[in-house]
Amino acid sequence: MTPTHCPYCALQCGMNLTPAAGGGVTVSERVDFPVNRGALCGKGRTAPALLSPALRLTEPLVRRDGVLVPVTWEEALDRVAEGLTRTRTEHGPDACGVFGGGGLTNEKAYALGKFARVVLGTSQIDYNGRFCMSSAAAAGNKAFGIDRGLPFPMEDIPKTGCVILVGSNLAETMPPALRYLTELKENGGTLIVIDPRRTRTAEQADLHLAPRPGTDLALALGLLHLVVSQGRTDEAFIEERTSGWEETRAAAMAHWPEYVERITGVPVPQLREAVRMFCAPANAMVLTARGPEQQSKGTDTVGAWINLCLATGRSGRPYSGYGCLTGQGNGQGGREHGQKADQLPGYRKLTDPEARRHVAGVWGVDPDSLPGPGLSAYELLDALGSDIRSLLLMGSNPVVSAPRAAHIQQRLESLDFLAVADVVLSETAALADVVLPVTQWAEETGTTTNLEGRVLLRRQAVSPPDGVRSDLYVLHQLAARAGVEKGFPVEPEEVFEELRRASAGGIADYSGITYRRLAEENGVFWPCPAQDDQPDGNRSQAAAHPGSPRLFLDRFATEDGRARFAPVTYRPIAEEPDAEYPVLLTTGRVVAQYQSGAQTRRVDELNAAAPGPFVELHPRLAARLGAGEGDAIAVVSRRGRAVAPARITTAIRPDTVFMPFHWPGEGRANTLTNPALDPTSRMPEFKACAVRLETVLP
Ligand SMILES: Nc1nc2c(c(=O)[nH]1)N[C@H]1C(S)=C(S)[C@@H](COP(=O)(O)OP(=O)(O)OC[C@H]3O[C@@H](n4cnc5c(=O)[nH]c(N)nc54)[C@H](O)[C@@H]3O)O[C@H]1N2
Ligand SMILES: Nc1nc2c(c(=O)[nH]1)N[C@H]1C(S)=C(S)[C@@H](COP(=O)(O)OP(=O)(O)OC[C@H]3O[C@@H](n4cnc5c(=O)[nH]c(N)nc54)[C@H](O)[C@@H]3O)O[C@H]1N2
Ligand code: SF4
Ligand SMILES: [Mo]
Repeated sequence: MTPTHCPYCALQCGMNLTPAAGGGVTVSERVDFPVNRGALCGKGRTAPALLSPALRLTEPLVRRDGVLVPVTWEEALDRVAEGLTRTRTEHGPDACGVFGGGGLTNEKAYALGKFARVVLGTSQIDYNGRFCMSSAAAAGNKAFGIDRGLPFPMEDIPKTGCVILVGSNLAETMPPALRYLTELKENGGTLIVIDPRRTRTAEQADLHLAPRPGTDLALALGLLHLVVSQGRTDEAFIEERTSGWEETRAAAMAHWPEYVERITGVPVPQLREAVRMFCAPANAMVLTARGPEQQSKGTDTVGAWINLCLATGRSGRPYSGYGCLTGQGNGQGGREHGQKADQLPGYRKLTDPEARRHVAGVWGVDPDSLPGPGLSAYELLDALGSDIRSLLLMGSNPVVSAPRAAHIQQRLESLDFLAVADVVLSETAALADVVLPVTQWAEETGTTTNLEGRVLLRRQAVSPPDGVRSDLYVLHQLAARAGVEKGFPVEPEEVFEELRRASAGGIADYSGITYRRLAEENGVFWPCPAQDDQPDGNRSQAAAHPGSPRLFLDRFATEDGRARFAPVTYRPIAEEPDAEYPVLLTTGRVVAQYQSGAQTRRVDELNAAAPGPFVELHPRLAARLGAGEGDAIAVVSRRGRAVAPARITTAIRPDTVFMPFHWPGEGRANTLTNPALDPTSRMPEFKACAVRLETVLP
């Protein structure tokens, strides 16, 4: 039996795997891991299904006369090396693009970033995390000088007095975590949920506010206005621990409750009740997820929620603070070690000369040879076929998950060369010139960093099928074909040892963490610098750094140790409804499918629970349209048209429809979404765009 972690979301639930008789593994409860204490959702429980050779790729494929045919690994890798080299020779290194994913282990993310910069010499690398928590990351960096999703362990949540959960449908997106909210209420704490839909999570709330999508910034400013006018600020905390209050206070005072009600649709008495609940107990938390973050003003919006915590002194002390619920399995670690356009390992900045010197030293290259920052994810995908001629993609399925997906699909089709490494033949892999079948989760060892900033060891439990190789092997082989024989080891632990050195002294310092420590402890929270006298970070030796479960208790990670207020003001979404497109579309998830669905749409049990796309709408909107339950509805935006059956419910605002984004084809939600980007984080506006609805004749 091997203790390990789930392949899917950022909760990284612990589970035990036992090799099964006919191949694959069986999953059993692992109660010693504190985050989920044995509980798993249906996705985690059924994850072994995908180990079956029947459901996944088992041999490399190369496109010949338009069709993908099986070839040897040698031939497939030669083709990838040729494709990338040709582009580099004909168009220069920046014409080669690399796209990664927040599901990749730390080792893979690190190796991919190094491969782009050292082997390809390209600046054009980014990843799907840009579509995920990048707005919260940007706001966290601005306010606190560090971006770690949660600055405290999940176990602190039930110990606070009030939680405002903004745009998170935890009950469906991290089901075992619902327990923390239940315990909060059992302990006498209160829960406020902010979501345009009365979700399964909102049903748990003491107070549910249902704002118009895209208006969270006004809502947060309105609450701050009330905090100030009711004299509920914590002046001592503001004075001792923060900077920039006066400007922020002035900005908030311009957002009157009645003005905020008009923008958000949330009645003033509910705003007052929220402030009362948040300020009554001594401690409180604000947790955000994709609802307020996936907006073209996501960074300012998260900044406004952080302002509320700072102004009331609910930050930088135990059982209080702001946190972001990161999404993907390694959403946290995947954004720390260099697959992001502007970043070097250890959360270092690519534009910082000292950071370049340090990392170039570890890599054994000249700092001047490292390229500068490249394009963000959507901009990179949008440049395919023009400035970027070849793409190596690992760990994402943008044909389904990118905004304005029909356009992005065309961009992918217009490339000179596309190589995709994946476990399954995703919709994006199906467009590739070369498909490389890689190992997954239970078939390989690696580390992930969960939503708490806890670094975990995900252990191998079974051997992969013949014909499948690891992502690290792919990068090793491609580097060798480009004449780089060293520096791309295939063994994950060797990569991790180098990552430790590369991250040493950086913001996300992993240098005191070893595989041995991770095996002995239930994960280690970063930052965890190596102690000088204990460079191997061996926990059994007394001087080892214990890791950092709780941040900011003494000081924030800014230069002066103070948290910075964000002087933000409200602005509308990029595409407001009008006469032609009068309805708002928002998008998100259902419990039984994961992301683009590339993995979970192959699992029978999950398909039975969530067989296909749908359009959730209010009975009043349905009546106006003349649509009944299950009728096909066309949702039309300026980007395109999608069709899916109606699901009629009073749980959604009458001015808004909701579609999950897990499916390709006719019901693909991202055919409709607006790629308007946040100016700081470059996050697309997945959570709000204007559409019109039409009935479809059967
Ligand atoms: N089952 C399942 N679980 C998952 C995933 C999955 O695909 N499937 N993906 C994982 C990943 S990568 C992520 S990022 C997380 C995401 O986890 P969540 O953020 O919980 O997921 P979403 O459904 O995208 O969005 C949450 C809620 O935001 C609401 N919302 C929409 N617009 C707005 C708005 O303008 N303001 C506010 N306040 N709320 C709004 C939606 O109605 C929705 O209920 O889930 C992780 N877990
Ligand atoms: N409309 C709308 N669109 C959204 C969102 C939304 O809320 N609304 N949410 C956005 C968010 S938060 C996210 S995170 C993105 C996610 O969207 P995607 O980036 O498409 O995420 P996945 O579907 O998880 O794709 C991961 C792919 O990598 C493969 N894979 C898994 N593990 C490995 C591995 O170890 N190596 C390799 N090489 N491949 C692997 C999987 O089989 C799958 O094909 O979608 C974004 N798109
Ligand atoms: S909640 Fe997330 S980590 Fe836990 S079993 Fe489900 S998908 Fe896996
Ligand atoms: Mo995500």
